Amino acid sequence: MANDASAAFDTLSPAVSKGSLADPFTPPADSSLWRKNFLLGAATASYQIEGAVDEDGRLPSIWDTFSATPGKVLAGDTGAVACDHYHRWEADIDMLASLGLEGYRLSIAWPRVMDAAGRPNRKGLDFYKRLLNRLKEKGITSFVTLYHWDLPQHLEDRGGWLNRDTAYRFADYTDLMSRELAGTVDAWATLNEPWCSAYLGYGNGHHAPGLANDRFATQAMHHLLLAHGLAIPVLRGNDPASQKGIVANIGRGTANSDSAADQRAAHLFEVQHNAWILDPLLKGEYPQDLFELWPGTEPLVLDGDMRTIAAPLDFLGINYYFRTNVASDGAHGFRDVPLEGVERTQMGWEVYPDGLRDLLTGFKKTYRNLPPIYITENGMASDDKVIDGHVDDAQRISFLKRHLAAVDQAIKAGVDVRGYFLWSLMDNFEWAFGYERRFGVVHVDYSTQKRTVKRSAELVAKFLKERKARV
Ligand code: IFM
Repeated sequence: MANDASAAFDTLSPAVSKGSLADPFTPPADSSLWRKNFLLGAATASYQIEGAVDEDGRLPSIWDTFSATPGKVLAGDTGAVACDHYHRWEADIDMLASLGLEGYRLSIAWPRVMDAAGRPNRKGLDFYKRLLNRLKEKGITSFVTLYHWDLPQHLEDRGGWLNRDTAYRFADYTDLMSRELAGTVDAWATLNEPWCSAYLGYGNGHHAPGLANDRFATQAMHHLLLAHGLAIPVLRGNDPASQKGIVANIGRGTANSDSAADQRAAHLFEVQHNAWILDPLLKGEYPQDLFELWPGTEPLVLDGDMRTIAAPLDFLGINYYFRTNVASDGAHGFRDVPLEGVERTQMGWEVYPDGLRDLLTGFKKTYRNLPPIYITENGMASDDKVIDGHVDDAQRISFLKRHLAAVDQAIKAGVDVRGYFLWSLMDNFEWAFGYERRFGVVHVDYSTQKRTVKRSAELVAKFLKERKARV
């Protein structure tokens, strides 16, 4: 397989190392980012990059089913080939290393490593073993997410996350993975963004499996969080030296006016996006305001569940992208009031770095036991084009600089943030938006699979090189 990625980097790196590129990225001298122990890496997820959905015994996932359903994904795109990372992983890891990135956050495809009877699939397991060993050889810190949305379809056929049994199947899967991979993983995250799995998957149907009912969303969330809580002691038993945590996406909601109703609406927005997940994890209870927003949707909770869910964490992964401006909907809830004249990304999401700082400092006040934090995703989509072999993603460079400055402000305000992962290492399958939205710091030409390092990645590499050289 041609190593296009490294070749692209080799072509561009002299300009970077000679300092002949203007540098709108490098953080100011007093930024916490200059600390060598502040981990700077990049993230991906299995279904978004791997492809090879029918290979080596991989079973179908809910995303194979969903994306094959007409009308569910833009342009009918699917993850069948994606970035072909299953075959190109070595070149992709070389590319990651050549950029000087110190951490890599990846996820494991549950349907690739376990059959329907719960037995290991050796070929699938070997793929991740090879990959993790290579990261170790290269000195790259690995953050492994066990569940980034690709639920085996056979479990969905039995109710998916609406079925409590799925939480126990997740604990079995966690047991297998942590016995097989112990010693090769630096940090385990049980789930990626349970809000998306529960709300987009079962509450409004925008994601797989495509169900739409608020009551389903709260019950699916409970089972997801239970799965997480059951998995944490399993990880502790099988792989004691690693860090254990979970990754949550968080949303900033601001009020459209000073009126009490709009202020309350903004509060409810953040309850629905943040407290719904963080309160059970960090306080062992659901926020009662959630059920003001969605009356009558209390999930079935069995004795001991909340204690299980609130198992102590070594770290909390935070994914942040944008804010939402809201007003009261005149009843129990909120409605979006998009602001005019603000900067937006290709997703239409507002660029609002202060939201990240404000949420982090707010969590520190709300949760007395807030664990150390890693920003496990942050980044933006833009309609990037390769011109004369280069991708000038100026908006992304500015976006990253401003969000990293917000992280620095949070650290200076006393929040223990230990690292930051760019979303994403490379352009990939952006779920219901298919391949049109490009989040990578590396461009992927899907017709040739050629990787081209974007200017943002060059500048991150330049910074990391300078930081490394510092005494
Ligand atoms: O691509 C996704 C990722 O899988 C989860 N967090 C948000 C990203 C951008 O939408």
